[in-house]
Amino acid sequence: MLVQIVSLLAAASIASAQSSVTPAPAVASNPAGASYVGVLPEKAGSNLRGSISAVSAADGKGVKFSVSFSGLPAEGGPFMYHIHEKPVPANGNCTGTGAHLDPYKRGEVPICDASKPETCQTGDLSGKYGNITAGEWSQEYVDPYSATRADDPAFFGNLSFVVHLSNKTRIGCANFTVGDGYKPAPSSSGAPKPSHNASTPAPTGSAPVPSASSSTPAEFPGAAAKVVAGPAALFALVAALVL
Ligand SMILES: *[C@@H]1O[C@H](CO)[C@@H](O)[C@H](O)[C@H]1NC(C)=O
Ligand SMILES: *[C@@H]1O[C@H](CO)[C@@H](O)[C@H](O)[C@H]1NC(C)=O
Ligand SMILES: *[C@@H]1O[C@H](CO)[C@@H](O)[C@H](O)[C@H]1NC(C)=O
Ligand SMILES: *[C@@H]1O[C@H](CO)[C@@H](O)[C@H](O)[C@H]1NC(C)=O
Ligand SMILES: *[C@@H]1O[C@H](CO)[C@@H](O)[C@H](O)[C@H]1NC(C)=O
Ligand SMILES: *[C@@H]1O[C@H](CO)[C@@H](O)[C@H](O)[C@H]1NC(C)=O
Ligand SMILES: [Cu+2]
Repeated sequence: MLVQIVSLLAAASIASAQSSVTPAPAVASNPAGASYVGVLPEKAGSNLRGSISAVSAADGKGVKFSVSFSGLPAEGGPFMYHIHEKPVPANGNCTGTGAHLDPYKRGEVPICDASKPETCQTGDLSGKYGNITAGEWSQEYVDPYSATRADDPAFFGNLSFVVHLSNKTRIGCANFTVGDGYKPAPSSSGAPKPSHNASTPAPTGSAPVPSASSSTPAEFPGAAAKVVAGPAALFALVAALVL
């Protein structure tokens, strides 16, 4: 009996953990011309400079990123950079940006396999497109999984990016802000917005639950939460006890 309960629970939680791993969907219909830019602030004692510009891909499918960094330290590379799930606090503390943007709850496992970018955390740009491996670095690519549409779970226009040493130390971070000449549609809720009321309904369906890992400095705080037993396990437990 006990063995049965245990194996039922194990099977149920494995099934539940697997079903929680959703590949990132490609984002279509990003608004034409929607653009967001983040520029690293100059910090005393650091030569690090750089920016990420992001604009809807020409066909609305994904987002074209133009990444440019200079003045990276001589030691501590290769350097990683990611879109993080929260903006930079007003005091510039990069730890306050929380974890990576991860709307489909990849967590740490599996680690980003660049040959299967849909399985990576959406915000893990260097995991998908390569680390910064030189002191001067620029790169352009289209990420199909990022959104400039404010109603998409992969929207990053009100978030931030962070540059890391290979040991994850955060050496720079910047907010994304609305790019020059772009005016977001007034229907977006919660996004960087022109004044409007909040009557827009929340996105439906698989809208992600915001991660509650806010104050954790760890790089992948979502990982530990992955193996939580789901409703199936609870059901199995109840069924086993009743039988
Ligand atoms: C990370 O690496 C840098 C430079 O190599 C070093 O100064 C720093 O102490 C390291 N931090 C951690 C948490 O290991
Ligand atoms: C980043 O954006 C947030 C939200 O708009 C704002 O509160 C914060 O002050 C900004 N951070 C910096 C460093 O400008
Ligand atoms: C930066 O923010 C983190 C949590 O968000 C906090 O633990 C840390 O003390 C802050 N560091 C500074 C220098 O304010
Ligand atoms: C980037 O560097 C990190 C830290 O050294 C490493 O774990 C990761 O595999 C590298 N990623 C790529 C895509 O090379
Ligand atoms: C960013 O905007 C989206 C879409 O409007 C909203 O759901 C989300 O809560 C906002 N995030 C932050 C950190 O303001
Ligand atoms: C919100 O805005 C819409 C259109 O701009 C308007 O029709 C509606 O009355 C407003 N609602 C509130 C509560 O202000
Ligand atoms: Cu990061």
